[in-house]
Amino acid sequence: MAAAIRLSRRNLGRTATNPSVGTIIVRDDGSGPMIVGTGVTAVGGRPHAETEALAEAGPLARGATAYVTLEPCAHHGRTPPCANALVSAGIQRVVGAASDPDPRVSGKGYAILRAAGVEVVERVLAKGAAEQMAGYLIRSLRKRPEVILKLALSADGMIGRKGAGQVSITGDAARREVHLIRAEADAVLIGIGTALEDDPALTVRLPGLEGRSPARIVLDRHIRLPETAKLVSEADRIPLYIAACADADQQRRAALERRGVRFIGTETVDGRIALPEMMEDLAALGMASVLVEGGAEVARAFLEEGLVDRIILFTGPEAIGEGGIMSPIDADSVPPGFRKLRETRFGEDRAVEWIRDLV
Ligand code: AOF
Ligand code: ZN
Repeated sequence: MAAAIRLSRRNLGRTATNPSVGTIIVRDDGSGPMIVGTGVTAVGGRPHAETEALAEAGPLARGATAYVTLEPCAHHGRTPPCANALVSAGIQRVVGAASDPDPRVSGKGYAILRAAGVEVVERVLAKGAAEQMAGYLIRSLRKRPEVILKLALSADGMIGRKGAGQVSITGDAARREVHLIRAEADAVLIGIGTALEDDPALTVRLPGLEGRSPARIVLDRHIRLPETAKLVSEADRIPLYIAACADADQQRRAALERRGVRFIGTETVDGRIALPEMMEDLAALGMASVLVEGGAEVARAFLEEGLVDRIILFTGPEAIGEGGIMSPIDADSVPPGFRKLRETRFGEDRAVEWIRDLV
């Protein structure tokens, strides 16, 4: 199952609104277990992982065990339910990890299997699978995308320097890791302050992962993003959404729309964008995970609203000192309810990740 969970990561960020599921089919003819088929939910969400793995296994699926990171589906989509496909292929035993909250599936997938005489084992490494498909689960259960908050901190806890534009805090290996995290998200979100200060592109620029850039979202109540911004220059290729108020300048809006920029209407509360409502709108657009990349004010707002599900803090070796912008959070102030998931080194930098368990 651990291998199936790792496999499921392959298409994270490319299967919305479906989760990226992994399936491994194993048979044992007496000389030890042998993998005869593997599958991941395809880009775009179909075919499902089981279909792919069964196709690879062919007749070798008969009598084999299928490891699935999510309960096999029980509904008719473009193809018959995966639960039925597993039965027809002669799978003898199904080992499942996460349960599926989708009402069309929940409990029914396993029931189809059991009714056909297939042995079913549930909730094996369920927590690990849920971590991997947190976006799908949170969108299904809470009607909003998963929020991953990522910040890069200097040795003295700063995230940048006022008026200095993009300050590099971490090195190249950490930068590549951030691009990988972007590739696995459905959208990257920043505030207009960061957009104006840094002029970032927020794309994935990793060899082999070009074309995996998620949508970009800018919180920009009064539409201050200039048409010359890097974000706008690629809006025809990679979706760019601006969350703006209804009373923002309509001419600026029209000009940006002509460049391919899309708008999300938002309400404000005390002069700030109403985040919970906006998150519902993003879920309705099909987004299951949003990576919040800056700046301090935006990060603080998401934390205060209790909207953060995962926190990733990168720390570089150097101090920023005078004129630094204090991070709204550090390793010692992670809110209660979060559990430390992992700690990784990237050259001289360190990344620590915390997650809030769903159940
Ligand atoms: C599986 N295997 O690999 C995935 C599943 O829109 P559809 O018809 O593709 O169905 C989407 C639902 O299928 C989704 O809500 C979830 O319940 C399930 N996803 N199921 O058996 C898979 N990705
Ligand atoms: Zn299915």
